[in-house]
Amino acid sequence: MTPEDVCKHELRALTAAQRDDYFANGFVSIDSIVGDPWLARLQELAGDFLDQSRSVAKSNKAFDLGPNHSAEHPQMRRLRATIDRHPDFWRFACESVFTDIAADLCGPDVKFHSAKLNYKWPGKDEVVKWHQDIQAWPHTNYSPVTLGVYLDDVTPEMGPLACVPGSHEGPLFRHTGPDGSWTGSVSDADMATVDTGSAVASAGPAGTVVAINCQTVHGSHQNVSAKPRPMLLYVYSSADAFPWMPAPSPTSRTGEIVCGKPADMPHMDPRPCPVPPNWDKIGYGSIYTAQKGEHAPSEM
Ligand SMILES: O=C(O)CCC(=O)C(=O)O
Repeated sequence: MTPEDVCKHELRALTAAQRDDYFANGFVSIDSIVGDPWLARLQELAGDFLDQSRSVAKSNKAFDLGPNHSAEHPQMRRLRATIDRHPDFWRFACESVFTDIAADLCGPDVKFHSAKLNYKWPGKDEVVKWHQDIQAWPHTNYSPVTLGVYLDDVTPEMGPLACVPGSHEGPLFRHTGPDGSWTGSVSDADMATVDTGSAVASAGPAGTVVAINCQTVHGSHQNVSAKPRPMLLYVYSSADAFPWMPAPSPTSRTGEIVCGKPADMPHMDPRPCPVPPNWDKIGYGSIYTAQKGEHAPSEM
């Protein structure tokens, strides 16, 4: 579905100005839009899984663990496929304000793609380099949107999500190195052509949602505060967007319609997207492993 068609539909959660901002800039941040009781439940779940990670020594299908992880000081970088870890994570995907925001940005017929919980820990190891999302999971059009909700208050020191305004209308860069292997980030040479000086870092109170279009250049700096930054991220698309390569982090619900009805015809956007590796063949760890050149865990 095109932005013009999406904007013909009535809004459920956002204001018209917020939706216009999203389509003009490629992202929008809405303070405190996820309130209790969902926020409290998500905080509780995040805490439970962080606790469970204490008994896990190596990254696996569920947990991506940082280099300094230990039972005493758990450093879960990511809980993968959250919706397969607890039913309430799935209920949040299809019965919450997240679903309504997705419909405001993708149109009334919404497809679920993937879900993860990221923790950005204090220290210099946790930079997420500039990247665009769609190159990892190309679709027949560019409606996919990532919705991230901060589970705690996020200050500028904590490495909030930062997006380059208007970059969703620029080139789709390759995310591969000189040998063709996947790097999960835009090269320095390509980034020299992007106005990172205009990037907007979206800090905000707990419950703030940052919506990022799949073409927008984004990343996050290190967390120089003393506290971790937990953020739950879900990807949705218009129902008429179909992935044309295997998903890097599939879930048991990937491709399910969470709102409205399935499409009987794809919307094919003619703008080409570079082809990613076949994740079914080579496996996918996470953006952290890709950007650091680490291998995907063997159990995946
Ligand atoms: O957690 C972050 O700061 C960035 C996350 C992100 O962009 C991603 O996982 O694709």
